[in-house]
Amino acid sequence: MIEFTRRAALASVTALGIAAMGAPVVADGHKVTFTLATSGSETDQRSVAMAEVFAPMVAEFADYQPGYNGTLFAQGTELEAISRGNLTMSIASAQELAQFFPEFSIFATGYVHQDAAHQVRVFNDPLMDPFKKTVEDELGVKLLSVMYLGRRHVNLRQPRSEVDVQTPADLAGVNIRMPGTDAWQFLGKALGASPTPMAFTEVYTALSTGAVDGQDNPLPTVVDAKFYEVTKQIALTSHLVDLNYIAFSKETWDSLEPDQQLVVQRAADAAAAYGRLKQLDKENSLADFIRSQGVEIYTPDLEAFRTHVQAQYVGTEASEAWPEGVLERINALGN
Ligand code: KDO
Repeated sequence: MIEFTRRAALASVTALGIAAMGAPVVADGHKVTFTLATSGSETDQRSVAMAEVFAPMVAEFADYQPGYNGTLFAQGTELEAISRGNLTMSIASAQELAQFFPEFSIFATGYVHQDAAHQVRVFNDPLMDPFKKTVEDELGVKLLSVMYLGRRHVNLRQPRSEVDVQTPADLAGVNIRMPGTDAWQFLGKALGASPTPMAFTEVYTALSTGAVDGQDNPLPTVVDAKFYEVTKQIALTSHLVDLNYIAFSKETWDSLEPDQQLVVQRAADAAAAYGRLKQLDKENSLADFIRSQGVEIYTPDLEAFRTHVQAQYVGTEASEAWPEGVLERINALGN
């Protein structure tokens, strides 16, 4: 007899739940379920913004059900899940989109976005229309709004006395965990390091055991994931002003009434704006706390990093998929 373990039971419940998620809004007055999958934690500002701002705004007709820490879908598989009708929403990266549509690598390139406001201007500019249309037409995913994750920095296990990161040359041979897609790995190499692909949920353990020498993420993530417990230094490289898109199932969108679509769009914009302010605030205030935990924080030679990283993209194979003129238009929206 096959033993019916708790694990198997949970798996079958999850499978049933997932099968129901893609179903369109029911017309009999019942609420539709908006399931969101993220590898972020419940206390990540983007998760908080979705739970505290998005969910109440859509509550009249939708029941918001988030799954944190990659529990519903593994990092990087969420877009496909939406596309297949198994998930309603995710907090998607440009790097994940670049797996389907290589032109998205332009938004995953080091030192392209200048700050949070620049990201918003780029996302709302007509230059984004063909990108959004492709994702909608070919993947069945609507990109509703842009969320701010923050400035990514190099965060190492070793103290500065062992690896003093001033220029990309100082990262030679340093094994840095980067998320597991080509665009992320390319960025790790462009920084001068030896990148290792790994899901976000594995990073704390990998740092604590020494399976990797370091990782890159913004300061709020270093605190939220407690990476300061298992690392010794942060070089403020600011190599990527990182963003995520609020990705939404087109199938579910099309099943909503026009006034409900308006509410969903407004709720996504409001959550993104709220999360952005919170994240910026954290980014500006967390360095002292991280230092108090014994992690050294310093600014390397930013010009050396910017020049080196940009040279890896512009005029190379890495930028072949970028539509003509888009980089110039992004730059023109900068400060
Ligand atoms: C990460 O894996 O390092 C990353 O920061 C990449 C982001 O795109 C985003 O997915 C994030 O993880 C997760 O939401 C966890 O914070």
